Amino acid sequence: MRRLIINGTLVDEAGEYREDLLIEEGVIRARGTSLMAPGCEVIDAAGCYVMPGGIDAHTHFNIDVGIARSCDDFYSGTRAAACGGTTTIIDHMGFGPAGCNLHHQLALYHEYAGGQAVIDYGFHGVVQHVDDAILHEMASMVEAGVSSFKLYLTYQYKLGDTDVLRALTRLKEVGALTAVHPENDAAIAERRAALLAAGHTAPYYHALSRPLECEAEAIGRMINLARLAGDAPLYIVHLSNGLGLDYLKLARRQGQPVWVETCPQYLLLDEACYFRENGLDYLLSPPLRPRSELDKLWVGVTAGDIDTLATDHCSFSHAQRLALSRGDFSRCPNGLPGVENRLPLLFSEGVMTGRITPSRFVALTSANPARLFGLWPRKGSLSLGADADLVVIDPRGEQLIEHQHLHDNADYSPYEGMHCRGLLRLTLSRGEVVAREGEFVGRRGAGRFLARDPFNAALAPVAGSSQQRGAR
Ligand code: DUC
Ligand code: ZN
Ligand code: ZN
Ligand code: ZN
Repeated sequence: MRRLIINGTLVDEAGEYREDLLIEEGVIRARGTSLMAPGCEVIDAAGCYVMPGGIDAHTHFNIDVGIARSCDDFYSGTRAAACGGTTTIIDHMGFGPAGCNLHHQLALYHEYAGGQAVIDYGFHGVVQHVDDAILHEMASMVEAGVSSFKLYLTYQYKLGDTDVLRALTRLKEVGALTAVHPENDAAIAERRAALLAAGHTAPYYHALSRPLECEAEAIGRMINLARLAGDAPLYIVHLSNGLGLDYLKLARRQGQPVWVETCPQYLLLDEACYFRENGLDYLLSPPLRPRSELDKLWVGVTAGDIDTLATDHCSFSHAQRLALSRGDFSRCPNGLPGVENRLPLLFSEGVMTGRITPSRFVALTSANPARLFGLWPRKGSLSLGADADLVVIDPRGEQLIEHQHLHDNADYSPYEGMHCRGLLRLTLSRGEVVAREGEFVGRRGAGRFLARDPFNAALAPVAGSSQQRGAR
């Protein structure tokens, strides 16, 4: 099937182009004018932007967190992603049974996603303990297309400094990028115990139990451990505060290879949400912050100090939260849904407000994750031969976020009632239309596993540049 997209404005990380785009056999075959060929299906994108489909490099579908399993699996999660303009997700695998190896989790996740995902997908490994066998296995995981791994500094399988150093050193050696969930577990445990002992169990105390210093301290520690590991490349997930960003900027000024992700919830929601009637629905870690932190993150987004926008989609329904927490924040599973809202929210609050250009939008939502996670230029670009993963956005349209119109399995949206300027008209995955005007028209199981390339620093985004690559 050949498809020709006409009359639109193509946008990639480097600029905007008044060109048509020809799709053949799922890839971008040509760009320019006068591309009409016999048997071509024409898509008229007049007045719209035609961009690389979104890459959400941080989801947790079907994750078992011990006390609960998230309510979205790889079908409902990727269906929602597709309807929100995302054409690739990279899922952070959950913890397996104590002592299990890396390939155990990979095999399990292939079972979860195979035949279910509606868009292409990859996996980040998770390091839940460190020993010689695990360090040895890392090389064959990279060969199997898993070229990034997450370490946790909090939660049940948190790693201590020795294990972090060993993991960072080995992951660099085998060509993998180390991602980290940075929070100081000891400080959190101490504060949480004191709050609970004083009878403070309401949702807001979740935020008080893990203030931004817990996160910033762990970011600083990870930066220094990565330097000690021979400048191991480091990716900070879900940044929620300005102090952590300052530490990152300092490290970069010293030439360290570090990158950082934030999420829509940290740009748009603040800790006041914990005082709402449904405050439980906003429990996640790191928690929502004071409003002043949101402004600092927006500065980072605009200035180019923040590299990627992901969702950390980890959905537990209101019903699950209520049943498990029984009035105590510390018993509530953590995480927010949002995989369908990432592009509409950033387009509205970033592009339509003039905070970022359409090209910077592409960099944050698609090109930079592709560059960091071994998918460039097949994903995240509009180059010839790239997968025809595309999103068509109409800046003249509007969208009201209401959970009843979303496609995940949660029973609420943290963004309920928000107006987004800009309307997603179409999402294409390898040339096939998978969502049209917010409705899913794709197919269960159409998504393919992406064996990602090893980490390549030469392809990584140029940090701190609000302009395009090479501008610094
Ligand atoms: N934080 C969450 O809130 N949920 C999933 C995992 C995480 O780090
Ligand atoms: Zn995390
Ligand atoms: Zn996460
Ligand atoms: Zn729903």
